[in-house]
Amino acid sequence: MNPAAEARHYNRDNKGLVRFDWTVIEAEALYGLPFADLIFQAQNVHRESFDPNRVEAASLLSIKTGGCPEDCGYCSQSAHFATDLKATRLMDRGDVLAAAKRAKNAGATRFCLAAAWRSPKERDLDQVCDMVRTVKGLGMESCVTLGMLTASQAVKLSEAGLDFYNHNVDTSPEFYGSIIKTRTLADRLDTLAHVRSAGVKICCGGIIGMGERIEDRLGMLVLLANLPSHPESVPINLWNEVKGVPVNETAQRPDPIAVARLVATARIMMPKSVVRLSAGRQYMTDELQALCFLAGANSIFIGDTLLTTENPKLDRDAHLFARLGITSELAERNSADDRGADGRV
Ligand code: SAM
Ligand code: DTB
Ligand code: SF4
Repeated sequence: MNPAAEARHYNRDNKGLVRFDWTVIEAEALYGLPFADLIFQAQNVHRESFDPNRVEAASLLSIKTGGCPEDCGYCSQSAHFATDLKATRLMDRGDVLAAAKRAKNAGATRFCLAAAWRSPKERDLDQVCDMVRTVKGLGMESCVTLGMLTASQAVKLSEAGLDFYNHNVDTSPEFYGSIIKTRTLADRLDTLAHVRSAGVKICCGGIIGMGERIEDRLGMLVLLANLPSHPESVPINLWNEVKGVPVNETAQRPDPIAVARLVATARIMMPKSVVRLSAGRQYMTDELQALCFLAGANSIFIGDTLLTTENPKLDRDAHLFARLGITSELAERNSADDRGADGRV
């Protein structure tokens, strides 16, 4: 069978199969299916492993902002570019606890701590381990993203009870070198291997809208889907505009239908992973987000800011969830307030 015909029949013939041998040609064949066929297939795959009406809400906190020695060409926090961002010191545990409580009250079930480091120093890592224990103490899932880790650092985080480590491949192997020079893709894969060996779940995805080709977006999905195990969480970020970084020279906001196609392709290729609509949701209409949920996205970041950039307002997200009948702590918290006097959403 040719790849296009195979793509059309993939779900019918391979129900529930998790594969690690994807090719870009196969990914292109799925991505290029007639839209209705692609979304139908993605929705079928989605329903095999997930409640289609549930979307996870996660919250982010930048515990150490700016002054980063890496040169990721999209990032406001790199010390290589003049982005007007003020660098901060590592936050203290009390402030992290207060922020985690606020996030929990807002409806987040996962709390993700991010630091702008190439890799953590041992003293800093001990403090982050304390923060992980604090987040776990609130009954939330914990995630941290601290740059590159050694094997022993990953074990330390695991022993502190860490649930997820976020470390993105960011883009395809071919496009990677145009965006980042100070850290190789191989370095990133080493960190992911240490995290996996330590028994911590992986959150790994990337960014679109930096000027990459569709083949690069699909190459990124192939890279993720052919890792030794699929990342449990796959964040798909639309590049959030930042003044002063090199990506401004190449950036192109993706076509909304292309975003939905990519989410559906990710869903089919990594059928048991949680796919998160991450940065860039403020550029999406409610209708596009609804289409992405239909295509298999089942997580978002909530809260007015991500790390240094904007995110949709909590009320807008709660209202969207309520209109779509999505169950989440976020919808439960706010749905009553979003109804009119007649009780209609
Ligand atoms: N410094 C750590 C690292 O890079 O390993 C963790 C934090 S970093 C901000 C986490 C991820 O956020 C990056 O790998 C990238 O995929 C994403 N990201 C950063 N800046 C972004 C932007 N302006 N728009 C969209 N995604 C972005
Ligand atoms: C991920 O893939 N997206 C999040 C999280 N992992 C750490 C970060 C998005 C950052 C967006 C840019 C900013 O706010 O600085
Ligand atoms: Fe530093 Fe992370 Fe930003 Fe890269 S993405 S410059 S590593 S904070």
